[in-house]
Amino acid sequence: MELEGDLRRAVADDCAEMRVHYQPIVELADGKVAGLEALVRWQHPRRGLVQPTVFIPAAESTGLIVPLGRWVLREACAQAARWQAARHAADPLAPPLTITVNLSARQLQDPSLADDVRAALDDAGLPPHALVLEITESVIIAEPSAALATLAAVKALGVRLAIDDFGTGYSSLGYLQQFPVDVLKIDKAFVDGVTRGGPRAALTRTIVALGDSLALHCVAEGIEDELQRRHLQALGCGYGQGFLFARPLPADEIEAMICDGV
Ligand code: G
Ligand code: G
Ligand code: MN
Ligand code: NA
Repeated sequence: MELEGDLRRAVADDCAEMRVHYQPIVELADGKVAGLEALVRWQHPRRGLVQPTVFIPAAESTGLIVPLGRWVLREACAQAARWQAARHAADPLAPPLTITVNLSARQLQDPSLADDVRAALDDAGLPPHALVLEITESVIIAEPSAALATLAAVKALGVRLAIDDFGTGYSSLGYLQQFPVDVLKIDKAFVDGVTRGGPRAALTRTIVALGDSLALHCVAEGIEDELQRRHLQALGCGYGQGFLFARPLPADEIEAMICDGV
């Protein structure tokens, strides 16, 4: 496949064509930026800016996601450390920023993941608690024992873990007591349903209550309008992410929001 060959070349070229965009995660109460999710893009010489839904599957099936994911991690940690310094200079009392990076199943099977994470943090000068690694429920379910061992090693560094697309992946909640999870990211499907009443809204309310009772942070994904924001805040969801606040943007367009809010 042509895309696959191009991807192999791009990763071998130190990911020089890759870009990281960032989407703010805000406090629903006041719109202040609490953190950012790193989302990779590919500035392809002929195709233009290629979205991850196009090339992440090929990166996963070829194993290229391991070096690509390592590059995203290093890039995002370095950027977060620079933003953290800028924010602290502007307001020494501002809460620390978090940076969230997505992990694929293949990366959890890589025995050097914890070492890579430690090196990325050390080289960036970023404290471990500022990093959140995001995995989907399906990643845990696919390979529970390997995932558990790797995640325990990463957690031992002081890094936090988030479950992405929460509510869509798996029906048993048992893994929440087995896995050292810190953050639930509520899938956009539940956010879309929250203003419509009925069963979907009841489920959203229950997910927020579950997060609350397990002392997990809740981030509602894909918030697109003010009514959704208000409903989620009323339910007690602390954080949100979505086009209402900002789209994923290049780093230089994020700078001002870090210090002033969206
Ligand atoms: O950026 P966008 O909103 O189009 O992201 C589409 C999908 O690509 C999301 O599901 C996201 O989790 C995934 N994705 C984006 N960046 C990365 C990355 O660096 N690593 C992995 N594994 N997935 C990513
Ligand atoms: O990792 P995850 O699958 O959660 O990736 C986030 C994806 O959701 C990215 O593709 C991002 O562009 C997308 N996204 C973020 N906010 C919104 C939103 O408000 N509406 C929609 N439709 N998509 C969003
Ligand atoms: Mn994600
Ligand atoms: Na998601």
